[in-house]
Amino acid sequence: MRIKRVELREIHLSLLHPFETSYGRTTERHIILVRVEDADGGEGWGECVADESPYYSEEWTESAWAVMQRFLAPLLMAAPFGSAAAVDGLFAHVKGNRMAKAALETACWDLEARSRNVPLWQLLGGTRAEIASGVSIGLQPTVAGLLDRVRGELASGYQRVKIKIKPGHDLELVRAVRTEFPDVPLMVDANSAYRLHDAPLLQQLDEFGLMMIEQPLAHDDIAQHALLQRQLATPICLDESIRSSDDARLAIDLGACRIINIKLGRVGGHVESRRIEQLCRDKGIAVWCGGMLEAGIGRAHNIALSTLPGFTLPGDVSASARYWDEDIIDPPVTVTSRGTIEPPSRPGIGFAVKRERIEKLTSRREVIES
Ligand code: OSB
Ligand code: MG
Repeated sequence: MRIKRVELREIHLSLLHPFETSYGRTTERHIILVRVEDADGGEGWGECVADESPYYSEEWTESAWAVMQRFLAPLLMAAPFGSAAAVDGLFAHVKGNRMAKAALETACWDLEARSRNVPLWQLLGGTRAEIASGVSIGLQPTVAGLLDRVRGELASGYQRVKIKIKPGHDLELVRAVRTEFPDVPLMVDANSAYRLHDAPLLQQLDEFGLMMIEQPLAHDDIAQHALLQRQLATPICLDESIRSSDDARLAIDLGACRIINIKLGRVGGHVESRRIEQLCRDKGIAVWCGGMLEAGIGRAHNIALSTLPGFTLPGDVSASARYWDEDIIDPPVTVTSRGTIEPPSRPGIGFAVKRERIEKLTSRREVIES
């Protein structure tokens, strides 16, 4: 594989519903799209999941743009390499910046799958004919509003519901949802909003039969999650804290979690995601695919990843129509009435990239050539 050209663009896309977590509220996404081109004119697309601010992790739109433009794109074009599986290695001496790395790495995977004329999910080793889909519902202005949202998503067929919580907005929300929906597969995500001394409060969640509590403690802490997990019946699922397969191994060995959420951007791409999936399969730990309010290209990569055998739990990969009035891919991602997504049969990510729509949404563009 020889990459001759890397095109970065930033697009602005308004969410249909503002998305609120314990750390903030998003109404419009600023997304970096990556297009890589090889010597034969073949192309591949990736999407950077970095947020508009460094609140979920250190990375954000500007830092990702700068590191891709200045360091990663030149590394990608410096010399030919064997396959997309090697990109991870090319970037190894650049510390961190995994969302930026993943955007380029996943684009190379799309390019490779297109040039081999196979769907990306098959090239990755996926085995599922359909993936199980859940939803992540942000903090809502009122409890009644939250219940309306849960009702609507369940009516659409989604297989599990995740609600966001934060201190002062936790037990009450879970109790309200559980009262109306006693049997629904339900989980909560705190996005690092609690401290170990909140353990007595978090223990009160045990009575609600939650599938898991996601990332209750600090984003960069594994040890304290191990101390907390010993005090909870509810499984802890780590999101922010797992940035690599080494992190996953440590977390599992310490008993810091019983479930792991894999996000392509957070761990640096398809290769590292597969390593975590394999490790978890070996250790009997269930994984699922997280979401970062992706537009269609990122969503398509999430679908491909979710077809790997270890992804046994419903993920946060849901229909395009939950986020956008019009997606940047065609067709948009849809969910069956059984709450599943069928991976596409066309080559690469398997969805057509809507070039004209992207052009209209673009606020800046830069081409880096070898
Ligand atoms: O913690 O999983 C998270 C969105 C942005 C940043 C972090 C998270 C989320 C979600 C939404 O929960 C998942 C989605 O619908 O894409
Ligand atoms: Mg999360």
